[in-house]
Amino acid sequence: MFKLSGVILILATFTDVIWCQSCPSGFLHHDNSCYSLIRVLASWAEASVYCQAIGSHLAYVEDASEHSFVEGYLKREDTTIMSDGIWISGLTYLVKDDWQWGFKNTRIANTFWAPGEPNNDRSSQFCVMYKKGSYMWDDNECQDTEYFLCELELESAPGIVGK
Ligand SMILES: [Ca+2]
Ligand SMILES: [Ca+2]
Repeated sequence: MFKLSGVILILATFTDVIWCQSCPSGFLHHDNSCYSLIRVLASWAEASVYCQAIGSHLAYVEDASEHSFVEGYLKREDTTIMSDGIWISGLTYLVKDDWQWGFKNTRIANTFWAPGEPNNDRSSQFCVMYKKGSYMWDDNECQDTEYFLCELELESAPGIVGK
């Protein structure tokens, strides 16, 4: 009996360590998420598949605090960014100007558009990226190839991390 509780205790401790807020290598930690700038040119759809394949998703930048973190991260990486922008998960489809987080199926509540955006240039811009330089949002053509930002939400154990 003592041995069994010992094992349980060790397991519980180990689980705590797993749940402790740590990110996989190559990801940067902020609040309850991990972020990785993927320096590969990809369409929005290819970027989505890539993020999902590594257990994450294109970033959902949902509030001012998250935006300011992402903006700072991208600005620090500016010299390594060889694309016009960095895809995140936002897109509009079927209904004009109905901006959603792709694959999450929730409407975007807070937006961080660059001045003059979204301009739906040539009536064909349906996907959201951070514009290189200003690091604010720009709607762009989904098939354009850009670097992109994956986000991975950390597991949170009730009572340990708290959400
Ligand atoms: Ca997020
Ligand atoms: Ca635009």
